[in-house]
Amino acid sequence: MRIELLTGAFASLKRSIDSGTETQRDAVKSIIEEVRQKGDAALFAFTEKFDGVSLSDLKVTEAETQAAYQELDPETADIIREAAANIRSYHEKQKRESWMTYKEDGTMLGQKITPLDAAGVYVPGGTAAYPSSVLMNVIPAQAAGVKRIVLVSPPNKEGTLPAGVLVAAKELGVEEIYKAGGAQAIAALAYGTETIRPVDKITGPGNIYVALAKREVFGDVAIDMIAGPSEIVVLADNTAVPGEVAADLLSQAEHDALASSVLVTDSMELAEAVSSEVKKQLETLPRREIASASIEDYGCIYVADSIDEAVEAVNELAPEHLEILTENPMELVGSIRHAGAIFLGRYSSEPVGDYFAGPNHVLPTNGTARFSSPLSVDDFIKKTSIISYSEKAFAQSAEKIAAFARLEGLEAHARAIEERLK
Ligand code: HSO
Ligand code: ZN
Repeated sequence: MRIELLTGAFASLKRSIDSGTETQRDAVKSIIEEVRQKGDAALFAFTEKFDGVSLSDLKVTEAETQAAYQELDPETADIIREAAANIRSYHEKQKRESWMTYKEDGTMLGQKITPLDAAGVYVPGGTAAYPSSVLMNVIPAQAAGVKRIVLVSPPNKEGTLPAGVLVAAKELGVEEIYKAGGAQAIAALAYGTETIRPVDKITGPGNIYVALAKREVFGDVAIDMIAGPSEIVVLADNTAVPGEVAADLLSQAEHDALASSVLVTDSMELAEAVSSEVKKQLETLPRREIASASIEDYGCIYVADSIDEAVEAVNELAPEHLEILTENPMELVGSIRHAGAIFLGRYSSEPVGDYFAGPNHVLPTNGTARFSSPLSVDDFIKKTSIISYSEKAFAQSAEKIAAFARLEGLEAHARAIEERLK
């Protein structure tokens, strides 16, 4: 793994979110149009074309779910249940209450919280079919009070979905699961077909076609974010254990050849030890092809003059995941302004959060942690303002309001107020 002094090539690390080629964008637009016009028939046709399977039904049946339980061993189902309980208890704390304020003159002002009616969760297929992502997308929606949750995912060649995904969904009580993937599934969630009723918000990761489709339907429905490849930054001093740092870097690298794993440290000794550990550990990784491509192209170890300089670099990178492996990690938390999630100390390896601890693993990537937050209950609620003036409060402010209206040249506004003063 490449080692560089922090001063210098740092900016080269920044990447931009892939906005696709023009051909891809055109393809996505025409897929969406086709689904809008032909509904289910278009879904069946695209599934045959892109997933190579001819389906007779879009909806996952109870028999398929039962078969998934047969396939998965009971201990694994228990682990999914325990993870779900941790994730639920964390997200329950994010819930907001509606509120009202009352003034002596009788004014009541407030904010009413309402869950979205329907949320659609996209679950990718292939090697990126993650039961953990089912939990991370569905649980905040449920905690928010969303009544209708729809899951879509591309079927495999046998025309079904991975057992882990089906078991995770069943454990959460998701009733609507459809076998549809790609841009066509996003179009179905946004505009509806005979079988799939439209939703209000679409969340979940996906490939470039899914990302482009989400961008395309945004405005007609809400979306969570356009997520880029996963990233980890480890901030470490010479107290960190090289083998553990290397293992954590590789845990992100194995996601995607485009994933980025970075170590920022003030210790050249650690840098060198981690670099050789990465090389050694790569040899036995089943997904070493992906992981080594990622380390090669987007991995780097930066050696800073001091931990303060390293902290500055972290803030500039605004990573999706930050691990702090220094003598006293807690001490540095206050100075980290930009990161999706912060993992403190050697026992908080990133997979602890990917699967189990409770916080969401859907996090802002690509530097967007500068202005956005992890997926949360807030993504599945909306707010409505409440205004109630008493006669007394109205009388006190009416002239000022009418004057403000005339400042804007809006006479009908002023008269709406004055009509009540007669
Ligand atoms: N690290 C990924 C989430 C994930 N890891 C799912 C394993 N499964 C992005 O935060
Ligand atoms: Zn992960």
